[in-house]
Amino acid sequence: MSGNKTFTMIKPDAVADGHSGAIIKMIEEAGFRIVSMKKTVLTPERAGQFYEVHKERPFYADLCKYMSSGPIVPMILEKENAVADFRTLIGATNPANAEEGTIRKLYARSIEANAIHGSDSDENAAIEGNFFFSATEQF
Ligand code: RTP
Ligand code: MG
Repeated sequence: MSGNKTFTMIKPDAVADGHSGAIIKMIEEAGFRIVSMKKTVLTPERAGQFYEVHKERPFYADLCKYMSSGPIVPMILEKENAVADFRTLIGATNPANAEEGTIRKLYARSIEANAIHGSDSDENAAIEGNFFFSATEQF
């Protein structure tokens, strides 16, 4: 994976609330091409690995528990300026601070159960995409 790609997951709250389809529609209408997609569940251990960078943060244990509480929909997405444009589309971490019309403003429950993830750099997008998808699942 390289170049104009980002990685996202629809988080357990938004999947459970039945918003997967609406969120995927927003993503495609914003000009992102779906490179890879599946529905899966993280064990607490794998959630811990994914969020390793946050392991010293006070919310880490709760986050790992929440992210393994139900199915998620991970995706690799492609578009020019993918990482930054996708973070604009999803809005601020805390939905209370998210812009109107963003995915988190529309669908998040709380600062933790905030509907969707978006990679924060090209480097992390590649690492995170490869965490979920093998080379033959990226096209
Ligand atoms: P993400 O990585 O999921 O796209 O979110 P982000 O960059 O906007 O936020 P980040 O700081 O990377 O935090 C990762 C996720 O941890 C949960 N969180 N909980 N309880 C809290 O204060 C708190 N702060 C963050 C959220 O699920 C956040 O998306
Ligand atoms: Mg982050």
